[in-house]
Amino acid sequence: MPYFMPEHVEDQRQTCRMEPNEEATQEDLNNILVQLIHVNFDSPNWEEQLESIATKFDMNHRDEVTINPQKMPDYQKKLEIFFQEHMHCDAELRVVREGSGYFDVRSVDDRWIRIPVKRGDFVYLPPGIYHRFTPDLNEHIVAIRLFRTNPKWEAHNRGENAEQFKERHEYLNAIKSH
Ligand code: KMT
Ligand code: NI
Repeated sequence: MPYFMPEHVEDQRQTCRMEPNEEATQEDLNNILVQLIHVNFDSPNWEEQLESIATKFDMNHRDEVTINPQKMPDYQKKLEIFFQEHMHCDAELRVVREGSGYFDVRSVDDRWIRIPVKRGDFVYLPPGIYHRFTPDLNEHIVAIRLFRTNPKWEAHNRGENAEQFKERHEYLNAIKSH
């Protein structure tokens, strides 16, 4: 289950809970339009479960990404990029097939909510939301990426050019009226 985390952490790959612990609620996620769904990869119909998610979000393509120090060229550099607070003009949809990690997303009041993900976890991050990703201490994750044709996944970092995109403003309006 997701929980709030401190603004500054020593090692991003650690759990990084508040002291005392502070869970995030379903409402906290609803407020920022983040959706979590579970796919049971051990069920014979996992492919159908995934198909129904793809249909729900109108995503007609998928590929797979493996993030671990052995398989990923420039691993350390990539980790820094994934963990830079950023947004995209398109939604980010990921299903974890193997391993685990953390997606961090900004709450309505601009605090970090940490979403631990492992095999079977699907995450929907809407266009324009500020977020980041890190592997955990196991440093291994394989994720399916769902997208439409030509996804706009270029990362726009907070504090750089992100605020100039209409998708960012549309997102802020969407969560305001929510
Ligand atoms: C991304 O776009 O940030 C990534 O693909 C990394 C997260 S997927 C486990
Ligand atoms: Ni991203």
